[in-house]
Amino acid sequence: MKDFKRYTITSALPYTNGEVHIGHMAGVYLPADIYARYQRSRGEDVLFVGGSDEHGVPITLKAKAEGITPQDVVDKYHESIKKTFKEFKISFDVYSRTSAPIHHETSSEFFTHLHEQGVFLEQESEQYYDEANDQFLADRYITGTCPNCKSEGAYGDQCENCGTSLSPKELINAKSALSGAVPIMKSTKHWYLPLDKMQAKLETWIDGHKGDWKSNVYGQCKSWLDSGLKPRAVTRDLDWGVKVPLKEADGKVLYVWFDAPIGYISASKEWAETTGKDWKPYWQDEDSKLLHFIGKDNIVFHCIIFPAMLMAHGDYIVPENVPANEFLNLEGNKISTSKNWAVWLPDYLKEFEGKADVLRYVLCANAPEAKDNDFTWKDFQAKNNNELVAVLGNFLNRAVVLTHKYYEGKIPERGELNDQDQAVLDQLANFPGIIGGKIEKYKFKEALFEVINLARLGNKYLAETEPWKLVKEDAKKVETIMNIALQISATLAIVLEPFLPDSAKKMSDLLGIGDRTWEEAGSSDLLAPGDQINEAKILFPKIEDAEIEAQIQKLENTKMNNESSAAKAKEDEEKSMEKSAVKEEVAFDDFMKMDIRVATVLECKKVEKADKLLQFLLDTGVDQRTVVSGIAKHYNPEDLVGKQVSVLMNLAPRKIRGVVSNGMILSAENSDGSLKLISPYEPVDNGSSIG
Ligand code: B3M
Ligand code: ZN
Repeated sequence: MKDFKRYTITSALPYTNGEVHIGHMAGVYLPADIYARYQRSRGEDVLFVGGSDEHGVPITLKAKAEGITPQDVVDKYHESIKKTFKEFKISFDVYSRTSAPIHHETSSEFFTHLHEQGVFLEQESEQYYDEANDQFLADRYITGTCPNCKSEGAYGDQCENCGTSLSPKELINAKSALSGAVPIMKSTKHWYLPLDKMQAKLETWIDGHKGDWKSNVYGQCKSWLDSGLKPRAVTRDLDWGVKVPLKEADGKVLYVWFDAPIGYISASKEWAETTGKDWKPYWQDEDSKLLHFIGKDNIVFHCIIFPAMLMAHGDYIVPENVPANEFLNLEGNKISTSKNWAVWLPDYLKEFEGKADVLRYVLCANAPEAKDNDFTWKDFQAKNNNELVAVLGNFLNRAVVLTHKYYEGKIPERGELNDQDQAVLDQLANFPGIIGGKIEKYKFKEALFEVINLARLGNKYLAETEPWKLVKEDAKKVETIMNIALQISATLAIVLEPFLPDSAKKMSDLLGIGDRTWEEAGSSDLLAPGDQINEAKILFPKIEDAEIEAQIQKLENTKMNNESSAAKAKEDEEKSMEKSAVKEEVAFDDFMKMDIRVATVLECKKVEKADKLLQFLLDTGVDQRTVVSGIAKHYNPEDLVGKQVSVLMNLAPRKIRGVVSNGMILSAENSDGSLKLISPYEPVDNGSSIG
């Protein structure tokens, strides 16, 4: 295996148009953080990079919807996301943002370098243009009917209803999302990365990673390569993003997926500036191990497009691995921002104060490493109560409490060892290597399982040796047992650190072992006889049913809201269909059969026990008659007396709730379902006929 001198670890830059949720944490930030912490604990040189992705059309759409600027949107979420990561102890060496000047500079220099080397293909093409707004329309700015499922409101890049990816030209009745106008086609020039020309080089490189990349990652790359790479436009006609640094490219910006990964480099530069270090070796020396932690939807960008950019540039190394994860579902359903089907991390921290580690634990134990996985609140509770409390917390607590009980908190001497003691110490010595080996292979779930197994070993050892019984008969032996239990606790504090940093810190403070390296873990002499430890503290409190029920209820409410808004949307759609469809043709003579006249309301009152009905007495010019009308929800009876209305006079009389109605008062149904009476524009004589 190649020996690397330093580690450059990146984690996908979250889009800054919303908060982060458990899916992001489980898929990207937690594994990246565990890996970074582990390598630091091994004494490796690590640069762990994060930052906000602040460009892209969804951000501009959000700004437009809220009537604020894109910068306002990203400022708000950047700060909040950064704070959330801090509270979850994601140990970034730098957390930057793509709206930062250093990023604009870095990405435009990158573009210029490629341009000067003649890498790009320049091409004119026809694109949708909104004349009302005087601008080309990004795919997301075009909406229309989906050619596949026929639902309205599909975007130019995707139909969110059926999930089909689209190109704007496929939309039926395409409209500009900005002005609502029908866009025209206009020619525009863009710069393309000729991926087709780079296919062979990419293929050789990716083939070389068949054995060490995760099969989901390798498989996706293979399928892209097999279908043949095509040139990709790296510029867009937009005004939010990094300006294309060419005179002839006024009004154009770099495509968000061109600038965002360069954001890793810009962030590294920012880190170098603030720490006085050199960023270049981390990105340009062959003995640096570059790793991208991402979710599966970002694979093509990190395994094909960004490496192609790095290769084309010439000064950079390419990633050694891209350990992408699958998706985490929530209670059996796909996490969805628009449906609010998520556990938002800031909400979690408010509702489970001081329990960042518990979520880290559950998300790692459940990580969607090889397939999509499900997060459920019941499982969250079970993992806390049965593993953190009952295994880890319980073992540590017993070791510490007994040490205080028997030795006033001082580490006892280890005497002669029997076979059982020796076997336990041998196993202890092996654990750090087993755990580390799994982390090196990005098998974080299995690694964490082994950490808990070490605590299980400790519990089993105490249960079998029963020092609390033995203490009266063989005090010397109990000293040995307790010494061993405490050495296990000390190693636990070290190997737990990458996974649960807060709890590991509490453990090492409790045991007074300070900061120890991974190398030292597994040793049977981390604690010296006579060393003083602190009083036991509860590390992991139990989570009660009521807390879990509250979370489940919250999701139930979300589900109900979604269902009722879906039902309402369907109803609205049906209504608008009804309205837009014109009824069957009728003959003029048929129309003339209807006797419609103007009448004045003499009296008006509610019909008893019928909350929709009003009973009118009308002066129709020819008679006074009673008419019942279903508009009680829309008018107060007293407001209508003296008003003129239109009446269909020759409708056959009908008995409605015991009242005989002689005719029908006409009204129009508004799009929101409200009814409006039809009255003459100016007063006319009662009995005037309408037609
Ligand atoms: N912001 C996409 C995402 O969150 C994107 C990642 C950029 S990494 C350079 O899915
Ligand atoms: Zn569709």
